[in-house]
Amino acid sequence: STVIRRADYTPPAFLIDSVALEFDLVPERTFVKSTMRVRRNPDAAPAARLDLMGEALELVSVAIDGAPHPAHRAHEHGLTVDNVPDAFELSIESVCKPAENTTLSGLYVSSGNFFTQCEAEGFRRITYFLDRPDVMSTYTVTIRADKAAYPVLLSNGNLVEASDLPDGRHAAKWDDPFKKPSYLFALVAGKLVALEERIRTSSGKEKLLQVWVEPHDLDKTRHAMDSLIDAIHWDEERFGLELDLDRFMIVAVSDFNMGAMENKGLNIFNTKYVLANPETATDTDFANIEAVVGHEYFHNWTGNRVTCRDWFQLSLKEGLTVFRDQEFSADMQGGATDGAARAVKRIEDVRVLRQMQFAEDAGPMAHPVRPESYVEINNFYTMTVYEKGAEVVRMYQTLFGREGFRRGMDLYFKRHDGQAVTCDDFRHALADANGRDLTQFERWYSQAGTPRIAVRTAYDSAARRYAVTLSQRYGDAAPAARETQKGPLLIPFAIGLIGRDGADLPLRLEGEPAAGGTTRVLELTEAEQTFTFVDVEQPPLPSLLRNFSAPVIVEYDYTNDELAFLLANDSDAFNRWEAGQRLATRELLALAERAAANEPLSLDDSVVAAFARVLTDESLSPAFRELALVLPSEPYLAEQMAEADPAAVHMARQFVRQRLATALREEWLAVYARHETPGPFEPTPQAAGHRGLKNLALAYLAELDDPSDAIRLAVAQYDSANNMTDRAAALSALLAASATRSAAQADGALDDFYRRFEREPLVIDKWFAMQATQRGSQERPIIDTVRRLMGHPAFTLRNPNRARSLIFSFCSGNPAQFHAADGSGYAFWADQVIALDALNPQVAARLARALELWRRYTPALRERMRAALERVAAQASSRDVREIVEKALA
Ligand code: B3K
Ligand code: ZN
Repeated sequence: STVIRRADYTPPAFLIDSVALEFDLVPERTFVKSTMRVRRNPDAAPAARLDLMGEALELVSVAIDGAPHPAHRAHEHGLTVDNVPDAFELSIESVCKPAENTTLSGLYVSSGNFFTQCEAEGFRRITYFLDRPDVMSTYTVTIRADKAAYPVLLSNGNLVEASDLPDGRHAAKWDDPFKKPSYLFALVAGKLVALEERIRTSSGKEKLLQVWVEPHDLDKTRHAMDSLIDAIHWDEERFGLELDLDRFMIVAVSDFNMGAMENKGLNIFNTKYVLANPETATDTDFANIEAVVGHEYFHNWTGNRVTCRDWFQLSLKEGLTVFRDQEFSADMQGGATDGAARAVKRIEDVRVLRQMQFAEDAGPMAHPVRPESYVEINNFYTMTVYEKGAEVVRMYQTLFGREGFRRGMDLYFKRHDGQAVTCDDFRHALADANGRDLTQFERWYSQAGTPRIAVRTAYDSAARRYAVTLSQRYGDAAPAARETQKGPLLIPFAIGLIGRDGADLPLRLEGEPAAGGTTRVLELTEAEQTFTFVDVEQPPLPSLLRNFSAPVIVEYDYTNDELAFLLANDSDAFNRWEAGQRLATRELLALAERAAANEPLSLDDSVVAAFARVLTDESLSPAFRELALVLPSEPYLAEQMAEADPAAVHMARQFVRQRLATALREEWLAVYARHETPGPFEPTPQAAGHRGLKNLALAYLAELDDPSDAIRLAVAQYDSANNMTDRAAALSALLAASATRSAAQADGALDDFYRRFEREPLVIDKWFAMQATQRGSQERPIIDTVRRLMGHPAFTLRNPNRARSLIFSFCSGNPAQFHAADGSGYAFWADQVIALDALNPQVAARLARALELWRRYTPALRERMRAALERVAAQASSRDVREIVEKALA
C-alpha cells in the first residue's frame, strides 16, 4: 500500500478559484456537472498535465472553455487532462451512485434523504477535483430534484434562487461567498423540517439559525439550538470571533460515520449529537450535544476560515477546536472562575485522554500530534491528533495565561485568515504575540509517546529549603513512538506545596524577591532540573502537576496516608480527584496481581475510610463526588500491568466495588435518598450532578451479595422516572443485580424499555449497548447474548450507530467478557471486522483497532489475538483496515 509522507508535500500545480456545481439528484444515478475556473499555481513547479482526483465515478464529458476536450483519461483514482492552457474554464460531467454508497463517504442516501460527507477525501466521490485542503475555491451549487420526495434542498452559504421545474421537479441555488477547501462542501436534500431562531450577533447583524431534522424529531431540537446560541455568544466573548454568514444550519442524519461535520454554514450531525429531550436523552447526552455543537461551530474559525495546508496538519484545526470546546463546556458548567466546577470537566477530559490516548501512544498506531506518514488519512482522526493535540494547545494557555493565549489567537487570525496553513504557523503566532522562542516546544508536535516525569524532593529544615527535582524521559515506548524521539520537551509543570494543616504554603523560588501565589508553573526544559523553594517553614507535601498541566505521567512515591491527605485537602480540585485515583489504582493493581495468582483478596481499611470521607462530605459538589468514587476503568488498569490480564483486573475491581458497597451500605442508601431529585426534570449541571451521584449509589448497592435494596429502589425508579438518565440507570442496576439475583425483574424491564422506545433509534442503541456491556459469568457468557442480539430484527450492520451500540460496546466496553480465555470474543471480532469492511471501511477500521494492543496481554490471550488479526489481514480488502492490522502485526 502507498505511504503518504509529510516530507513529500508539494504545492498544487493548479489552483481552482471558483466552482459551479449542478446536481440532478436521483438515488440510483445522480448527474453532476462541475464548471471550474482553473489556473496554474505561480508558486508551484510547472506541470505538463492536470491530475484530478476521482473515485467511484462514471465520466460523461470533459470540456475546456466550452469546447469538448478529448485529451483526457479517466482511471481508477481520477482523471488526467492533457494539453491545458495557463488559465481556463474546465467543465466536467459525471455520474455517482448515492443509493449504493454504503461507505457513507461522498454523496449517499439515508432514510430516503440525500446527505454528503466529504472530509477527508469524500468530495472526489462526488466529482473530479483537486480534492486537497490547500486548494480553496468559492462555490455556487444548483440542486435539482423531485419536489415531493425532496422538498428541502440545502447547500453551503446563502440561498440565492428557488424555482419550480417541469415534471414535478424543483431547483435551489446556493452561493457560499467564502473560499473553502472541498472537504467543507455539503449538500442535503429530502423531507426535513427545521426549528428556527433569529439572533443578533455582536456587530448587530441578524442571523438565521436552523436545526433540520426528520419531522418526528422536531420535539428533540431545542437543546441543540440552545447550545448553538450559547456557542455563538461564547466565541464572541472569549475570542472576539463572530458568525460570518447570514445563515447557519445544523442537519441531523441517522447514518453517519462519526460525530458531526463542520461544513461551512451547513453542519451535518449524527442524530446522536442533536436529538434530545428528557425522555430520550441522558445527562451525558445533553452534555455531549452541547460540546459537539460547540465544537463544530468553533471550527467555523479554527478550521474553515483558517484551514490546514495538508492532512498532516489535522491537529491544527482539531486539537485547537477540541481545546475550544473543552473551555466552552467548562465555562458553561462553572463560569470562568468556579474552580471546583471547572475541575469536573477537566477530570472528565483527562480521564478520556489517559485511558484512550495514552494507550494509543503505547501501541503500534503511536504517532506524533502531527503525523509523519499515513496510508489512509481517515485512520488518523485519533485520540492523539484530537485530545493530545488539545493538551498541546492548552499548554500555550498555561504558559502565557488567558490574555497571552488570546493575543496569540488574534495574531494567528490576523496573519492567516483565508489561508491553508501549518501547525508551525500557529506556534509562531503564539510565540511572536508573547515574545517567546518556542523552538523547543515544536517537539510536542513531532515526538510520539507519553513522557514520564520522575519527581524527587528534599527538605532541608536548617536552611528551610525544599528542592524539587524533575527528570523527564519516555518510558519503554512502542517502536513506532521511539523512532520519533529527539530530546527533552518544554513542560509546564504546575505545583503547589501543602502544609500540615492542609493549607497551601506561599511559594518563593530561590532568587525571587518575595513570595507570591500558591501554585507555580515550573518550566521544565532539561532532561533533569532542580527547582528550589525557600522560606519553607515545615516539610510540605507536594501537589504535583496541578490541573494536569501537561499530558505526562508523574512518578512520585506518595504513601497511602499522604494520598488520603491530598484527597481530603488539596486546594486543586483536580489533584484531589487524582489522589483518590492513585490510591485506588495502586490497590487495584496489587489486587489484580493477587487475583492472577489465585491468592485471597483483601482491602485495606484506610482505603475504605478515604472513600467514605468523600462519600459523606456534603461540602463537595455531587458531580465531583461521583467522579471521585468511580474506580479507574478496567482497560486503564489492564494497561498499567506488566502483562494485561483482563480477567484478573475484573476480579480485583469487582472485589473492591463489593467491599465498598458492603462496608458503606448505610452511607450509599443515605446518599441515594438525599440526592433524589423529585419534581420536574431540569437539564442543569447541578441537577445532573445529583442524578449522577444518586445513580452511582444505586450501582454500588447493586453489587451487594444481597441486592434486594437495589432491586427495590431500581424497580421504583424505573417505573417513576421522568427522564432517561434515571430510567437507564435503573435498568443498568437491574441488569447488574441480575448477575446474582433478579433475572426476572431485569428481563421485564428490558422488554418494557424496548416497547416504550421502539420508535427512538437512539434509545434502542442504548438498549443494545446496555446488554452488550453487562457483567457476565461462567454460566452466562455475554457473547451468547450479543450473538442472539445480532439476529434481532432491529439490528443492522449498515447503521454505524447500531453497529457501535452492539459490536463496539462488546469488544471495547466489556473487556472481561471480550477477552474470554477461549478466544470466542476475538473470533467474533474478526467476523465483524470482515463483514463491516465490505460495507463501510471507515467503521470497520475503527473496530479493527480493538485488538491493536495485543502484544501487551498475557501469552495465552496474545496468541489467540494474533490468530484473529492474521485472519483479518488475510481477508480484509480496504486500505483502511489493512493499515491497522498490518501495523498491529508488524
Ligand atoms: N472534522 C470532522 C471529522 C471528519 C472525520 C473524517 N473521517 C469532525 C470534527 O472533528 O469536528
Ligand atoms: Zn473537529
